Amino acid sequence: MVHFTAEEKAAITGLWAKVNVEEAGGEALGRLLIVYPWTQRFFDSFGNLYSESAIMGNPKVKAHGRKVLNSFGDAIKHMDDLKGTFADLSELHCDKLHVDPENFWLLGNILVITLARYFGKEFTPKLQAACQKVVAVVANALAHKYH
Ligand code: HEG
Repeated sequence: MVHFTAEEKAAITGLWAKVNVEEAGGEALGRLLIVYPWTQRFFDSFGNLYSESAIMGNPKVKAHGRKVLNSFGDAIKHMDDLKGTFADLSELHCDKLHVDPENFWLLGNILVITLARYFGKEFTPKLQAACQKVVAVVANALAHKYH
């Protein structure tokens, strides 16, 4: 079980309070679809993903990015029981959506890059370390129900 120190929890909660989930979520998901184009195949109901600007401006990408980031927000509230918090979502991604768990790691890293862009110098190595830990634990929890 991954442990978060009080200092890490405070750093993450403080950072998260300043995140614009719609903006950062849309950017992170958009970048995932551009940087790793094979991830587009899960989103064929999202319409126009034909170019970088189409992806970044696609309202469904923004809406879904916000949904995913709100889920990260839940994770931050329940850092001590992520497997329980994500049990249903893990089943959904495995049984219904058939998303390869490798993609959770890719998205997590892209989210960290997105946060680094938004926060600039404020995003210290220590803060990055805490964020990398969160995205790793989330990816792990989402992969937990795979069989
Ligand atoms: Mg997933 C739906 C969270 C990665 C593909 N994802 C969802 C939903 C949530 C969520 C909360 C809505 C569930 C519902 O409607 O009940 N996703 C989530 C998280 C992460 C993640 C926290 C973190 C890494 N998802 C992810 C990745 C892919 C993916 C990497 C594909 C590359 N998610 C996916 C698809 C749907 C969801 C295709 C259904 C979208 C729809 O049709 O509305």
